[in-house]
Order: sequence, then C-alpha cells, then structure tokens
Amino acid sequence: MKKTLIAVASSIAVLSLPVVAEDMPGMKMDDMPMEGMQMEQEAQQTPTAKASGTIKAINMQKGTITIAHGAVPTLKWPPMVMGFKATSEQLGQVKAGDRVEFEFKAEGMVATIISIKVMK
Ligand SMILES: [Cu+2]
Repeated sequence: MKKTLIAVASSIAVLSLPVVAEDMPGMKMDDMPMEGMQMEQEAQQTPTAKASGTIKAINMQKGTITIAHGAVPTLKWPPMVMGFKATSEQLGQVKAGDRVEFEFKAEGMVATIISIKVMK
C-alpha cells in the first residue's frame, strides 16, 4: 500500500515538471501552467491555419522559431519570414534548414505553433 502511494506521487511529480526546466535552470516557471490553460481556451476562438516553410532559426530561450513560410491563403498572408511561439518539445523536433509543414494560430501579431513536422 505504501509502495503504491510513493509510486503514484513520484509519477505525478514527473508529469507536472515543465519540459523546459532541465534546459533552463534560471527560468521562472510560475506562470507556465496558467499560460497552458489560456492557450487551450484561445485555440477555440482564434483562427488557425496551415503553412509550409523553411526553418531559419530556433531560440530555445525565448521559445520561438523563425520560419520563412509560403503564402497562407486562410489568413491572406503573403510569403514572409517571421517568428512563431513554440513549445520546447516542438522546437526539439526541428533544426535550422528543415523544410516543415505546420499548423498555427494567429492572435494579432502573435502566431503560435500548434503542430509542426519535418517534410521528408
Ligand atoms: Cu508570416
């Protein structure tokens, strides 16, 4: 009985640790859970779109990715180079120079990656 409780408690601790914590020891993590909740709510209200492009730069510290993307007819966007917000998990899947397909949501000037994958 005691062993089970310890096992459950330790797996909860592991799950609730933000993925970025190990990469950025100095970073403040207090607002991370809130941010995650907000993003889920906004995802239902803000327009999402799909695009493809080439990774220009990745900034793990800021949680951003710079992509030279093609036209996005859904949002009437021309081709351009711009930054997107992304999770450390998403950033870990790509590298500069990769051709990618991605889905994102746009809130004013801020675009956030929903999903991203490298094109073969
Ligand atoms: Cu753009």
